[in-house]
Amino acid sequence: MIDLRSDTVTRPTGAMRKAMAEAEVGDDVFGDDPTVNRLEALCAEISGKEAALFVPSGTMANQIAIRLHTRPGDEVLMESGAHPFNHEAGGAAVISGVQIRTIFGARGILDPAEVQAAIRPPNVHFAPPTLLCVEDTSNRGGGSVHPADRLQDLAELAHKNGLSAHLDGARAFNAGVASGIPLHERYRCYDTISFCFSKGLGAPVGSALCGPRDLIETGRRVRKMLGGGMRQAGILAAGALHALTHHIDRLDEDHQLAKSIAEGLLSLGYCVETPETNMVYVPILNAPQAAIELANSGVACIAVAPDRLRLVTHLDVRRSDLPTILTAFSRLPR
Ligand code: TLP
Repeated sequence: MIDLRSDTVTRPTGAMRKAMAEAEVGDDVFGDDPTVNRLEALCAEISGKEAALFVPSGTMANQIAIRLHTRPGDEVLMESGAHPFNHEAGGAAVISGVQIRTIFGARGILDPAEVQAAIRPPNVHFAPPTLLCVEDTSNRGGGSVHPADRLQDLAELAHKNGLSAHLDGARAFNAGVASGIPLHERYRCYDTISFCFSKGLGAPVGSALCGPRDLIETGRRVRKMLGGGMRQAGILAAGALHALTHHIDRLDEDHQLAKSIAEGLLSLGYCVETPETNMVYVPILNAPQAAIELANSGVACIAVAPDRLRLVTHLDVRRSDLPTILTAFSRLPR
């Protein structure tokens, strides 16, 4: 099966497994795990922030960030396709007691004027807006990459209005490679940034939340509260370190393959946009049925809407899989 459901499906390579097996470990809840400490220091450096926290998932990174930047009763602004609004099981309401206000952005990219219009002024009737979340790349926006000046404008707008700015960078390295701009520059204006090792980078588990030292230290307590304090987590951190060392530059291969898939689908008559990173969204009638038929032809993907499929390229998909993928689509009834 060629598995295009997500870039989360990758399995650790032999070299990554070896690095994990050989990791030096300690009890990370005591702060004793040298491999986790090394990973957190590297993440802080990569993000250009003072400190970083290793967490089990992108969801936990976002939820800790929301908790750190808000108080119960606050309002959090984000694009309507954003992950915490759509795919985090209502966690922001449960963990932080906040309400989420969504704003539509073309291709998942917010327009500062629309954000400004959505920021409620101080008024006894209103939930005070205290946080803006931005997602780069935007998953439901098609893996779109924010222009660097847009990232900056959005964060500055948040700050000007007294809001904090959090960047959900589950696929920040895809954005970094596609734009050629390193993360510490792209996300300089953001108070916190999260990124995932378990997506395109190909590690089995883990994400990082990066930001100011005092905030990240408080985040360490929130992580514990959520049950995310891990013990000999160096085994997992070693996978992440291996990914950061060996799997960033190769993301361009995933982006090129996604482009080739899109071009192939275009030539079959599908109306697809050219992907900027590793996701191809395919408008199609009866997407759930199409996904079943594609799976019967050896290609797994997800129907993200009744009329839309998502194909995601990653470390475990090869260019030599392209003909099988296109043949599977050519067999679908049109
Ligand atoms: N996204 C997953 C699903 O949950 C939809 C996927 O297959 O794309 N932020 C963004 C932008 C994400 O796309 C995801 C995962 C997360 C956060 C959460 O990461 P995990 O799965 O590690 O909790």
